[in-house]
Amino acid sequence: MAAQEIKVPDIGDFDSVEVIEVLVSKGDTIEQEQPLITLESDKATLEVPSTIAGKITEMKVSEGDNVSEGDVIALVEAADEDDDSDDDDDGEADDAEAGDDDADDGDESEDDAEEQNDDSDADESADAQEDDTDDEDAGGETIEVKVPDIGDFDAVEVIEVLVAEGDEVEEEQPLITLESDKATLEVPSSAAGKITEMKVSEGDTVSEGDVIAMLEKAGGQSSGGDKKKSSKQDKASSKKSGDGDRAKKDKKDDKADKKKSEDKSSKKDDAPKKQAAKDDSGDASKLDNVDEERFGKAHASPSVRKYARELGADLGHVDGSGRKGRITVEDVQSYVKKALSQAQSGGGASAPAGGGGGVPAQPDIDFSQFGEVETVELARIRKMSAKAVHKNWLLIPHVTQFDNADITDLEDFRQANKEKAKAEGVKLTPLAFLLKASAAALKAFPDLNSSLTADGEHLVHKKYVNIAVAVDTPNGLLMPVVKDVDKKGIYEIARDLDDVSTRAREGKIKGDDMKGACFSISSLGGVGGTAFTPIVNSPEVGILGVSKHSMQPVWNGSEFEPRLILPLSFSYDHRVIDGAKAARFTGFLSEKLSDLRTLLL
Ligand code: CAO
Repeated sequence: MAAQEIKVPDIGDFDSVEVIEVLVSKGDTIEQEQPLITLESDKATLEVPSTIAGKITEMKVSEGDNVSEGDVIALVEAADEDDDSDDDDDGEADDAEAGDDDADDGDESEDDAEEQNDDSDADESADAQEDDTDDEDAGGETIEVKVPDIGDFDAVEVIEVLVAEGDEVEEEQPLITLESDKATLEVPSSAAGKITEMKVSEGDTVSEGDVIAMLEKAGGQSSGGDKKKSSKQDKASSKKSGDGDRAKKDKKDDKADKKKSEDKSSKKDDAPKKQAAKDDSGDASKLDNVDEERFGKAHASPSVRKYARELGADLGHVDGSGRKGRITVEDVQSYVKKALSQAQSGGGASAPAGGGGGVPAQPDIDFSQFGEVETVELARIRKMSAKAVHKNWLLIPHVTQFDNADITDLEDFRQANKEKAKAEGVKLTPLAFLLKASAAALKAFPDLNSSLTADGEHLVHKKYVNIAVAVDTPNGLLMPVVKDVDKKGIYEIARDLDDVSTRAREGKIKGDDMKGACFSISSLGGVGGTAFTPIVNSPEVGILGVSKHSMQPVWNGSEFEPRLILPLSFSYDHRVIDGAKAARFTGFLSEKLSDLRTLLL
């Protein structure tokens, strides 16, 4: 069937209203009443929902566009033609198809609305409200804030009251949210000041001209008799003033987003408008753990959406307690509270704030109360590795097996060949031998050269042996990978090791050099210490920690003999490896390191 046009309904005395948010895109399957776009004028923020369920075949508007009544928002292929014709709301679906007389076939209230909303009424109403503002620009006076001309809506339900008596409000701060079959609409305050009385409550129905609240105007309003003409400019300058309240912040964010969109589309003149909209929706996806598609489908007013975005709450997960399951501010708050308390009790893994992974957030302590402090920002690499080790520490049940390797003969061999190697440009350190011995051990214990699948039910055995090496750099720890260690000789391994560790220290390492490891080695031998417990790098299952070798007396059956002993600390994922296998693995490694000849076998 032919796609139906979804149009901007009669939105009262709003003309050329800006699209501030496009909530769906081409190909999306949408439900009836699912919001498609958010419009914003001086008078209200308004969401326009789809009149039918179906699939979007084309979006006709982008963020930053201006639209008026009757403009086509999108083309939608109805989900089921028969359903539409049987549906109570078929008048609306037909309206969308006919495209020009939304109210004609609607229900009674829509007919009433149409009767009331001829142009002259609209103008009068608009003037009435502006007049209220204009007449009483001087501070301290009390004005009535009224429902503006809201098009062919009459007796519209107040679904949310966003302020209370005594609240200080900014100009344009939303006061109430109205919802009809055609749109969800926020009515903002026409001036800054203090609410002295609320005239409406949730569940009330209101029409154009009804008084929402009494407001005692704040002093020092900027506009004079020209206010009507300059209201947009006033709005723009008030945005620049830097006031920190939520409403203003939202406006600034919108403006910044819009500017970004404009910049993008001006840079790519030939790019279709749609691309700009898509890029901007990508902007919104900066939020942690938010599924934009679900977020877009959630039944919530614009202010609730913005509030949820500020808190990083995914509206797709929030249960709505309002009419028809609409999500309220309180619903968002209780969702966030619940997630936080789960995180603190270790029960939740999806906290939108806090430490994540069920970890309580670190308390924000003012250490200067105890003495002088200096705060420095962590280097970028340290920030990244901090996240990685934290995740791995939480994800993997670690056990560390300690062992020793007698490397007396190995070290004799290394010292004997060090200068020769150097002449060939090779720095022969103990680590090259450790890499070679580890590759042999990984071949002998394939479960160590594996990764657990995401469902935790299979092991992926790798037929290649790539080993990552921890490199201490001025900016933090990096883990470049020495590839195919099992296929290389000691010199080649030593060369590769020198190459990646030098590049890592010099900040020249590339992303690809740090991918594809099967196992890791962290050597602190050149630094010191006797043992430590390295953290496994998921999805690897083991990491070998190496500490400083030392000469120790070893009983050879008849006497104590001085031997060079290398401490090994092998951490492993206990989901994959049990203790006995870990002990056999380090025993095997120790044997290879103690007698280099066995590496040849
Ligand atoms: N015991 C005693 N001495 C050791 C040793 C050990 N286990 N391992 C190396 N050494 C010696 C070397 O033999 C070398 O001395 P010589 O020049 O006399 O031969 C000296 O220490 C320095 O070696 P190196 O550090 O230049 O080379 P390497 O191959 O041993 O190590 C690298 C390379 C990149 C691993 C190392 O420089 C490094 O960055 N180590 C730190 C790793 C780290 O921070 N791990 C912790 C991670 S968890 O936070």
